[in-house]
Amino acid sequence: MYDVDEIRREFPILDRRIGDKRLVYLDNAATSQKPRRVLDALTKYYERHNANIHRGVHRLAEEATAAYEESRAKVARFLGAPGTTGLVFTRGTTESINLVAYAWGRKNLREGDEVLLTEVEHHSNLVPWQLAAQATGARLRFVPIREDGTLDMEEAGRLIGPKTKLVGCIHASNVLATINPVVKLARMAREAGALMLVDGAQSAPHLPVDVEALGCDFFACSGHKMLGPTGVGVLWGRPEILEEMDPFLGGGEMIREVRLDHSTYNDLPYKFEAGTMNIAQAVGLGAAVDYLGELGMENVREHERRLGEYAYGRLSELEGIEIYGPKEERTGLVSFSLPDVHPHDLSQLLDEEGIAIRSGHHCAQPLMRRLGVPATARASFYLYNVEEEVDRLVEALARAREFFRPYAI
Ligand code: C6P
Repeated sequence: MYDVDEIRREFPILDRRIGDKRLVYLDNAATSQKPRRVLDALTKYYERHNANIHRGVHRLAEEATAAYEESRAKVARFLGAPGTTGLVFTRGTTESINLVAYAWGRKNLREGDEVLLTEVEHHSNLVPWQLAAQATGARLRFVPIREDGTLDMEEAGRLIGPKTKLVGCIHASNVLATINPVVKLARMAREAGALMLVDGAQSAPHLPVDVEALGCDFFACSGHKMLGPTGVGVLWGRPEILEEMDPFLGGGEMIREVRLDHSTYNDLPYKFEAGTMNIAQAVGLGAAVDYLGELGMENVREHERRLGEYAYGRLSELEGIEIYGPKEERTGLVSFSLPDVHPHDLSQLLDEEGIAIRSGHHCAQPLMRRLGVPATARASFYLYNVEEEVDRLVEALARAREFFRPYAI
């Protein structure tokens, strides 16, 4: 059974007070909080096993290597990857996508080729492709969104063609809460002979993910958004594609043999893990996916779906509020604007009540332009949030609305 009170007890930070108010943490799309078992895994690793991996033959080195590789296997299973060969540890989604844009993009894109993205991409699935396009002469094209924030799939069908070499799309939007039809996009990409990259930063923490079922070629996500530590994330790629790619970073451990004038490279996934990795963080991520697995991602999804629906309904009660994105098929976050209140002022006022939300462009400036706003406020929920926290948010927003009313132009 999904017992949210019991779950909350696992997260020491949820007991924090901000001034005399109990913390209400609603900035989970930026980063999630960490359960005790992840904190314990980090401490245990440093207290008992700390050593560099894949290098030493002493006891600690062997234990650290085993813990790191065990984590890789856990994360691979969590994402439905068929094995660990294609599971590369990175610093997070941003680094994972940069890896693909450099190591695959620079080698395979040519003038006349097209990379198809969407209007809702986070900067980390846009800027790396801009750089790759500048370096290769390839062209970027974009699937537009409809008024409700969903992708215009008819237009996607028109845009995908023989020139398309890669389709890249966020699985779930960090602004609109949309869940994009990535299975369909992956099929369309495959039929056109293109590869499919899924930015899973906002899906892996919240939805059951199976990279095989998605039919994608690359999947990227960040550990810190899914209960894990900062500094670790994942790129899963089809091994046969990763094999053909050039290395991303050069240095220790990614090599097989080094001569003064050239080198040969290590097997997958080590070819893409140059230098000393974030070992403890990867071990912490293993503990995080263990916990998510125990809770069951179907249950996490259902809890957040219900809470998101409740939040959407309660927020809609506020006079003049604009909520972005579709009404149905959402993840558990809500972006909104209140008339006459700048989102930054709003989040500052909420902070005084102990409520943490995010305001800004959410690293999606082209989407903000498409929505016609410079910024939005965003409350993002996770597996430990409860309806009372939504109520506190709504009450605080109503007070903020009254506070700013005299200043309305
Ligand atoms: N979005 C947010 O508050 P990193 O920083 O590499 O862990 O994740 C980047 C990233 C990529 N794709 C999507 C869809 C994302 O939402 C994010 C991170 C945070 O919305 C910080 S801007």
